[in-house]
Amino acid sequence: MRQDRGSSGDLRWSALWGKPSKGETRSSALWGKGGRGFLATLVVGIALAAPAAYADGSASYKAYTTPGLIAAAQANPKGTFDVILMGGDHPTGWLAKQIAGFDSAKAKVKRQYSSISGVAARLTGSQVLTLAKNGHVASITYDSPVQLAGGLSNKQRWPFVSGVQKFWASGSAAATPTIAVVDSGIDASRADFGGRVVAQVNLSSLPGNSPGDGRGHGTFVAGIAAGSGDGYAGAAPASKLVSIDVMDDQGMAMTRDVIAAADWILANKDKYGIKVANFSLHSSQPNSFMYDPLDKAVERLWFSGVVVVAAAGNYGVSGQPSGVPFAPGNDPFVITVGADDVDGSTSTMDDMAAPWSAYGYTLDGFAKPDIAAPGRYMVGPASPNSTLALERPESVVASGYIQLSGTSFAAPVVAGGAAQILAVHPSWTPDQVKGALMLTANRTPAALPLSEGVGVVDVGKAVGAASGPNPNAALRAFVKADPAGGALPVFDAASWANTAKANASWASASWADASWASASWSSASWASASWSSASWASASWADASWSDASWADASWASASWADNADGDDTTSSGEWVDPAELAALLGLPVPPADTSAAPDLSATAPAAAATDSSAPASDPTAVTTDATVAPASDPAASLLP
Ligand SMILES: [Ca+2]
Ligand SMILES: [Ca+2]
Repeated sequence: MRQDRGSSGDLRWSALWGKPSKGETRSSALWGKGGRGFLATLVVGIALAAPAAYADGSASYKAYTTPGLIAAAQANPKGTFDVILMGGDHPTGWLAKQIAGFDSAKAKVKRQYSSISGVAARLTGSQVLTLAKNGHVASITYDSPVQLAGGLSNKQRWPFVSGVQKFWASGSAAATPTIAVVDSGIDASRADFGGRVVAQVNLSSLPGNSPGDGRGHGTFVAGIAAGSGDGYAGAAPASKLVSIDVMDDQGMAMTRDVIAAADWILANKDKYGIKVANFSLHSSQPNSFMYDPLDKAVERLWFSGVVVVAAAGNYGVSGQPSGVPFAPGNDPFVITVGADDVDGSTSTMDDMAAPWSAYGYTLDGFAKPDIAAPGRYMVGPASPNSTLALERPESVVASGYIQLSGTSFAAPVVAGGAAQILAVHPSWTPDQVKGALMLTANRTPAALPLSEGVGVVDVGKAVGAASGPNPNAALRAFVKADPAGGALPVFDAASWANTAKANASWASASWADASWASASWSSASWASASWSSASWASASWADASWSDASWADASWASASWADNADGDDTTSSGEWVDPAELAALLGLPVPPADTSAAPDLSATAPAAAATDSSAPASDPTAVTTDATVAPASDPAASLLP
């Protein structure tokens, strides 16, 4: 079981990116995201027409070049390089003339600009070197895809793994419904939200709750779900947001307030167009969904047409099954999300669940999570004054952006993905949305059974699904008119329990739909594993009562409350696609690889890579305390990092 990232931490510092100085992220080296200093250097260099940087340290190269370009051109003089060149002290047109003069069929001007003295061109390596030495060329930089279509971009791996980026530029983006974020609040003033936070409600009954988001957690969650910050687009960057603040500045919340949040959403969903609700939190009392009030509350949302997305929790230890006994992630109707580690690639074939991502059976025998989404080494918005950012200065990767890990940040990938699905399929029920996400999930053969549910979400495929088979079909038989006369149906728990007790295969009805057979994962295996009568029997029927005493707090008091996500490498700068990977994903020409500077890495080990092998993260038994975790004896909800 891999507990850490191994050598992938080294790979990120390729020569192509340059060797970042401390505090500089890999992304900044080439893309400029979070690296205004780099861009400023470039601009100044051009403005003075007197290059200030020599990529290889040789004064013979006069032009500013993308870090690593000179070395790549030297190593591959006959190779093909797509670059953008800017002229210095010669008139517009001079550059094109130089390139036209090359005695080589490979040299080709692709674009000549009028607003600047510059061209886009395809050159050989030796031609790049010639022009870099010329003295009248200000800069030569890779013609890299620096901005995704639609003005929204995010070059982290997670938007590609989850498939959400496909929709950022489409007309459907504007139709994504409002997402309610039940969390610590949202800093609505940030550019990440572009005035799209249409309501902010404070339902915290604890003292010490600042307006906005004193903690910072909800802002990050909202950024992953629906941010539109430059270079930090979220899953549904056009969605409106409703902030329901239930957490104080230390990340504490009471279950009563979280239930009140569900009440508020139910009462206001039509007013604000809320069709998705994200709960990156869980209660601190193990319970059966038959009796838990928070489960009942989220079921009401589900039955009213609101897709409820819940984080599985971060109390897993060493990748072993933890069970998922806490509301609302233990509710079989809702979408419970585990944290996937993308492990340095956008393919899910090598993915595993993060070792702290909770999974296993609920007390009622349901396998959770249903699905996984990227949730490790995520980078998103964090207000500098939030307690989360102040506690982790080493995790800040750029001004106002921080790197965090947790199922809390996997859930909003799915919440935003659900919004994308509903933009195209507005009539779909929550069951259908869940079904489409599960049907089209990408399998993760390297992951332990059940640890990522059926696999990692692929929103692109889910949107394209003709319809989602119903993963809650068997449960639906027990959803009945409210005997109390309420407008919404209710789940008849007693009837379900009787049926399940008599017939262990009752759940198979959910997986009878022939559509499941087309899934990339094994629907037969999931059908038999998705509900365990043995787990249920041992948990529930061993004791006739569901009193708290049945579920001794002691068993959850220490280790399981440890916030193991907190033990992850806090100095990782995130999971960013490299240029070749991005070009391949976008169907663009692949920039040449460069390995010539590899030996330098050992001499200048970057801080993040060095920490990977020695950080507490490598000790899966490390138990860290965190103010965001509720004491087990309190009937409180715990905010997941
Ligand atoms: Ca708050
Ligand atoms: Ca991967």
